Amino acid sequence: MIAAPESTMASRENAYAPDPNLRIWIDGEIVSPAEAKISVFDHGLLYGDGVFEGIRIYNGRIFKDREHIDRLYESAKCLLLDVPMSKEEMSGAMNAAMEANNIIDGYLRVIVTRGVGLLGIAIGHTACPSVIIIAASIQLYPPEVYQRGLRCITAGTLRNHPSSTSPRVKSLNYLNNIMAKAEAKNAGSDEAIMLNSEGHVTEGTGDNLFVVRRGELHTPPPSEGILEGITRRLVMELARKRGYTVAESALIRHDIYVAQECFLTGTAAEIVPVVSLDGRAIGDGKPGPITKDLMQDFIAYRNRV
Ligand code: PXG
Repeated sequence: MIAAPESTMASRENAYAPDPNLRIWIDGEIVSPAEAKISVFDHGLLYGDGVFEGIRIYNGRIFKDREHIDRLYESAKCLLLDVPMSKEEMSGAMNAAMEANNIIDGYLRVIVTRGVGLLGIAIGHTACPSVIIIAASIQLYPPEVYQRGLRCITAGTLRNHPSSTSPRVKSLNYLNNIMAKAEAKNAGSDEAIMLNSEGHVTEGTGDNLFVVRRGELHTPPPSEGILEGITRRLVMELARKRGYTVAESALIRHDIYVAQECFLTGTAAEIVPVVSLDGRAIGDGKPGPITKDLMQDFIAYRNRV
């Protein structure tokens, strides 16, 4: 056997190692990060064959838990993946993971993989799906980003085609989004806006997109190839409560270039203003008043539940 060079071994001890005090829920057991292991034969690892959810915990409560569980099971259904527990059991497991970590404000990552199987992509080659729940703190955009807004580029990498694995499935394969995010970083930008194969705007790499035009809100419909965000749905409700017209509209980049305001919505980011696209200022290049009002409404909403 050839020993790995020491430098390679050392580099495995990295600064991103999980907090050893975390407790991970994995297939019905609560274990330490060191014990929370999946097999190299798990098809989630081998093929990205699985689904996930990212969920916030605010004030010791799991935010929009029912909606996230429903979307998880819909994603799984679409991939012919049987989640090996009922929705009620899933809810109980999510609460157990939260409580085992004493999390008041944080984040849950729920993952269902196809499970351990033979090498080979056939679905019949695996025994039982695995369920993993990680409760942790969350990496947010820094506060100044909410003040100044995001600078975005249009990604060359397209959102996956709705006739391919649907973008409505929150699958373990995020490579197009990861590459689009890398494009943004390489361009010195904060985030990338992804187009579909028709050149229509879909969403950010992990957030849905809204524009304000002539005082109305527009966001692409699911048929354009987006993840139907839970934050998106809530923001549509909050905007309508404020009396705004909210439409699901096919958008092209032109609509963003000429928009009064633009913002992204998602579990991690909540609502974050977008102030430029491809170096062009949106509106006056500052977070807009409607965006700011909705940011306040969102904070008020999540603080009261
Ligand atoms: N589009 C995509 C492609 C997403 O992945 C959203 C929109 C927003 O959906 P919600 O339901 O969250 O409003 C997402 C969600 C992470 C992370 O760790 C990513 C998401 C959510 C939470 C964490 O990168 N994406």
